[in-house]
Amino acid sequence: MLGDKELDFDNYSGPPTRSDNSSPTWRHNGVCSGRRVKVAVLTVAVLVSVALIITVAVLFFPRRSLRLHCDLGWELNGPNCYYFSTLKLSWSQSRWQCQKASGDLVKIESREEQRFLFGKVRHLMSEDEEKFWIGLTDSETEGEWKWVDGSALDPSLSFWHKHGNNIQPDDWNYSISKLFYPDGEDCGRIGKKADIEFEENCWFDQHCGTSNRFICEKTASPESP
Ligand SMILES: [Ca+2]
Ligand SMILES: [Ca+2]
Repeated sequence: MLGDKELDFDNYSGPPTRSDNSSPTWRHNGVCSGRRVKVAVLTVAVLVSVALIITVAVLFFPRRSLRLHCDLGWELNGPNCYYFSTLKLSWSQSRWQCQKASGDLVKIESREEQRFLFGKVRHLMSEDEEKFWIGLTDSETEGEWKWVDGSALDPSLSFWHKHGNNIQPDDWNYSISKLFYPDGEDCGRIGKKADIEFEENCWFDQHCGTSNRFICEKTASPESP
């Protein structure tokens, strides 16, 4: 005896089949699963389409290049602007002039930048001593060269002049006019030697108080549309 649920073996026609639509439980689950699959397929299709559109746009549509510009009197190279002074000042005064123009004395960070600057200054110089201050100094600790932003000079990216017995930096404590500078030479400048026209290694240390031309650098501004 199984009470109300007593099995009726005489009328049993076997378990329900997939075609037996009389089973409400099976139909309910089947409809839900089908919808979920459709939603998932649709979502994947939308995502793939969006990814394809973005890929095509990036690959085939020309990107608007960001145009940069420099103030009057400054020259653009890469992302930076450079100013080559005609005025001659001490290293500190030169730096102050650069800072007043929202820049600083130049920091040389690549061989390409060194080539650009050397290419410029060798044409701007009219005499051997008309070199330009750069943003390099060892005034804090002798021999420890630092850029104006406080970073240490990378020896693999230094371009000190080395020719015969003239090996820079030499911290020489006499100037060309035979004046004695007890502190030696603690500021860097760039320029060519008159007799060595194409020497890319063209940095020299010099007494910071002497008057030299200078190179300022600042980040270029995006051109207004
Ligand atoms: Ca020095
Ligand atoms: Ca020197």
